[in-house]
Amino acid sequence: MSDEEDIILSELDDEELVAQMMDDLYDGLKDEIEEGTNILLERGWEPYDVLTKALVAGMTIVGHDFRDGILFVPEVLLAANAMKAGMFILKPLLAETGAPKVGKMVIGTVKGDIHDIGKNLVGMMMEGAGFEVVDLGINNPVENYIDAAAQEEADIVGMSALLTTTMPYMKVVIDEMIAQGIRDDYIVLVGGAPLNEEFGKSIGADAYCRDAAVAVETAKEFMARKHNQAAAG
Ligand code: B1M
Repeated sequence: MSDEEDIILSELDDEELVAQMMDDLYDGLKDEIEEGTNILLERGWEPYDVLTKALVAGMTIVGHDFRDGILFVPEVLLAANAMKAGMFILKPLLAETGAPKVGKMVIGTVKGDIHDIGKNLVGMMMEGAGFEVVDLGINNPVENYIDAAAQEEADIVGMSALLTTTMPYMKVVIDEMIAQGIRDDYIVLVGGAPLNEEFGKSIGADAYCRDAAVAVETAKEFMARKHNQAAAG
């Protein structure tokens, strides 16, 4: 029997448990991540803290080793799968605020890009903050954003990209919105690890959002402005 099999998660203190969950995420152990998530919640942890301090922090380590060639796609997929299992438990809790709907967002990962964890997290946090969220999934061509935004009468178009090779596609979407004369009908928010503020400005987005919490704050700010303008006009 290996040492790992001897570990009983519920017997660890919070700090040890979080460290163990990071190891388990690294090893793609879905059941253990589910168990650890539930234990932290039972101990009174806020869902957002479980998400950021255990799951997102664990995925950051995975990302470093993926970058450095220590982990490869199959292992990272397992880690992603384990992370999603934890997020699945947290989703209803993060969305449970009962706040009145403050706006509607369509969000998707851009064409050529299949990373969806960050985008899903943004969607969850936005729902938790009272936004209605329409998730377009991954690998979205420009027409998906434009059609969905019109059909859903969205306030916000959100785009996610995790690759330096796919982030320029965000400009393709915004340029097409400009060409169709609909750019100013929507608040355009962009995010993803390789982006920054300067990039957001350079492509004509309304704002770059560093993480899901910033996305929520930014969306709220822009919605408040939109309502004020409507009231004034
Ligand atoms: Co990929 N991958 N990956 N990958 N992957 C990265 C992004 C990479 C940085 C890893 C590395 O080298 N360190 C690197 C990109 C390098 C670059 O372009 N500069 C990379 C690469 C190279 C690749 C492949 C090309 C590998 C290959 O095949 N050789 C390939 C590409 C496939 C494709 O898309 N066409 C690939 C594949 C994969 C997997 C399929 C194995 C898997 C994805 C599984 C999935 O998503 N379902 C995967 C993963 C998991 C990662 C890392 C390890 C983790 C990404 C993640 O989920 N982070 C990643 C390394 C890293 O980013 N550290 C990496 C956790 C998530 C919560 O954070 O997504 O940043 P993040 O989202 C944050 C913010 O960015 C922001 O809020 C989120 C929450 O706080 N945000 C938004 C994100 N979207 C937003 C949208 C908004 C607002 C905020 O709209 C308003």
